[in-house]
Amino acid sequence: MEISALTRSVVKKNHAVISPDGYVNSTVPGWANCTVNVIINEQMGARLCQTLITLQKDGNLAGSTNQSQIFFYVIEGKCKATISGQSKVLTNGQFVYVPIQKEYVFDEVTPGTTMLTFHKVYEPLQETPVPQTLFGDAAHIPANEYLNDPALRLQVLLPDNLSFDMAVNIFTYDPGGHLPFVETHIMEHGLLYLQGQGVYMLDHQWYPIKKGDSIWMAPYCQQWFTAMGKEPAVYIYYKNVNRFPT
Ligand code: UGY
Ligand code: MN
Repeated sequence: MEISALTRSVVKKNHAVISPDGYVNSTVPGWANCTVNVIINEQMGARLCQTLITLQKDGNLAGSTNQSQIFFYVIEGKCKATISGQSKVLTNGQFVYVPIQKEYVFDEVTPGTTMLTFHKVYEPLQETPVPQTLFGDAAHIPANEYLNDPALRLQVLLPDNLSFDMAVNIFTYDPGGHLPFVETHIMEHGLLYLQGQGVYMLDHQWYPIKKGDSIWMAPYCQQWFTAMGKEPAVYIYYKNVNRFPT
C-alpha cells in the first residue's frame, strides 16, 4: 500500500517542486466544466502564475486578460480558441499567446484535453508596441542546439523582441544531457515536464523529476539539470525577459 503521508512536492522560499499527487482543484470564475490546478502564483512569492487545466465535456474557458497576458498551450487534446473574434482549433503542442486587454474563449473541447497556462502582468516599454495575439505550433519551431552541445535542444516559442517581456521555450535533453553549468540569474522560471525524467538541482538541493511535475524557480535560485532514462527529457518553461532590472 502506498503511504499517503509522502510526496515529492516541496515548497521553499525560492523554489518549489509540485508533483501531481498533491493537487487540490481551484474554482476559477469563467472557467467551467474543467479542473484547474494553480501550480505557481504570487501567493508563494512568484511574479508569474502557472496553471494546469483539464477540460471535461462542455469545458469552456472564457475571460479577459486585462493587465496580465496569458500563454495557453495544449498539452494533449483539442479545443477551439477564439481571441477577440479570431478563431483557431488547437491540438497537441499548439498554443496561443493572448496579449493584455483581449477577450478569450476556449470551447468545442475534446473531453480530457489538458492545457498549461503562464500568466504575467505586462510591463509596457515606451515607444515599443504591445504584442499582438499569436497562434503557434511547437512542431513547426526549430530545435536549435544549445551552447554547442548536440545533446541539448532549445525551441523558442515566442518572438525574441522587446515587445515581449516573457519568453516560453521548450528544452529537450537527450539521456545523459545536462545544463553546461549551474545557472545563477535574475530571471524567474515556471516549468512543466512534458516527457522523461532526470534530476534537478535547485539551490544545492537535488530533486528527482519526471513527466507531469512542475517547478518554480525564483530569481537567483541556482539551477542545474541532468536527464536520465531511455528517452529524452523535455520541459516547457517561462522566463521573464527584456525589461530593465528595477
Ligand atoms: O533559459 C534558461 O535560463 C534555462 N537555460 N534555464 C533552465 O533550463 N533552468
Ligand atoms: Mn535558467
